[in-house]
Order: sequence, then structure tokens, then C-alpha cells
Amino acid sequence: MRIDVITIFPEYLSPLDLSLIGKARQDGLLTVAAHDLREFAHDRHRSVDDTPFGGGAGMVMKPEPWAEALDHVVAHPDRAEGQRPRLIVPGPGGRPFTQAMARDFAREPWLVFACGRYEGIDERVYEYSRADLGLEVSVVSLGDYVLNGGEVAVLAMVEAIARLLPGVIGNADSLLEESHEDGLLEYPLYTKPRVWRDRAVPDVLLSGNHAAIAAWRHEQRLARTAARRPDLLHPAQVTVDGGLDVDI
Ligand code: 6GU
Repeated sequence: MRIDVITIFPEYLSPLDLSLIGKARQDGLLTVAAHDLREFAHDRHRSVDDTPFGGGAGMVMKPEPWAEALDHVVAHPDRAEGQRPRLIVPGPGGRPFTQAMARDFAREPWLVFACGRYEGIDERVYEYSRADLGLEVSVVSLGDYVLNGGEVAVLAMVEAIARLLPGVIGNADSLLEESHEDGLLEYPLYTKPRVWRDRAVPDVLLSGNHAAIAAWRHEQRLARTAARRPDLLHPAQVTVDGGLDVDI
């Protein structure tokens, strides 16, 4: 997979040199290139923002540097004939990023992330990307809170996507037993010692009874999901008083 990131802070992406993602890049499973948007601004101050038409607070990212940067990235010589990347624009006004979306993006050969700052990017850049460059454009949010720019969101999304690429995680089974893979949160985990600071590991986990362990873990997943994320449960999994119906 190839990932291009357009940003005014390319150094913000340096954590992608580290750990699992860094290793995947070294192993040739993933190519990541960060592009400085200011390289595509040609005035004396290399400005990328201006005041909003119609008034209002803050600044808007100008269309010209964005179009030039996107033209440059989309015309990358490495790309196969006719290949088009998927364009992802992180922003608090986007569709919520989910594990299903990460799986969907992980199937793409080429992603481009466009990191906005200030109040956002001139709307015509989205139209241009769709109509003139022929890109599928997705505006994606990490959650209902506001970050200063898309860079931190890109770090999160690239990590969620890259770990799904074949060969990035050694033990592929571990991808299946995770929160959000099957709609329930993960069960509680314990390791040695059996008793630590007067706290014992639940007996069932030491019983050697695999059916009982599986049943306990499933119950814990339901209870945890009901307590923390009731929005993830089917109505039939939650009783009227908000308690847990473990029989379902
Ligand atoms: Cl993806 N970007 C920004 N700037 N703020 C956010 C966000 C993304 N997700 C939540 N808040």
C-alpha cells in the first residue's frame, strides 16, 4: 500500500517511522510519503490560508496550493496507469471512523490524506478532487471533539489501517480477538502472578475448563459493552432497566 499525506507540518508524521509501522515500511509492505503543502504556495510568505468569504471567525485554507499539491501527488510517477488514490480528509465534520472503515481502506492500494488546519479547506477543493481528478473523497472524523488539525487523526487512522495489511502483524489471529472486530468490547485480561497485592485472578481462568472460560469471557464482554458502550448493543441484549441480560 502507498500512503501520501499532505500537511503544513510534515514533521508531525515522524511517529510513522517507529514501531510496527516503521517495520512495515522497512519490510516494503507500506510506503508513506509526507508532502509539505507550503511547497505549493508561491507567494513571498508561502501562505496557505485567507479570510472567509461571508465573514466569520478564523481562516480558510486556500484552494490553489491544495490543487497543486493534489495534482502533484495524484500524478506520482510510481502509480500504475490509470490508478487513482482514495482521498481521505480528516475533520470533525466527517463520518465517524470505524474498524469497518479501517478494513475498507486497508483493501485500497493507494490512500492520500489531506490534513486541514484552521477552520477548514475551501469547499471547491473537494469538488475539484471529485470532478477533475476523479477521486473518491471521504471526510472522516475520529470522534465528537475538535483537534487543531488532521495530523494526529492521520496518525491514528494510518495505524488502524496499516496493522490490517497482510504481514504487518505477526500473529494474524490476534486481529480477530479484538474490541470492535465483532461488535463487542474485549474481555478483561490477567497474567501472572495469580495473586498480586491481595488481588486474585478470577478462579474460572485457572480452572482449565475451556467452555467455562469462554462463557465467562463472553459474559464479561457483554457486561463491559453494556456499561461503557450501550450504543454498540442490539436492543435485545440490554434489559429495560439498563442492566445486562446475559442469556441473550
Ligand atoms: Cl479527523 N480532525 C480534526 N481536525 N478534528 C477532529 C477530528 C479530525 N476528529 C475529531 N476531531
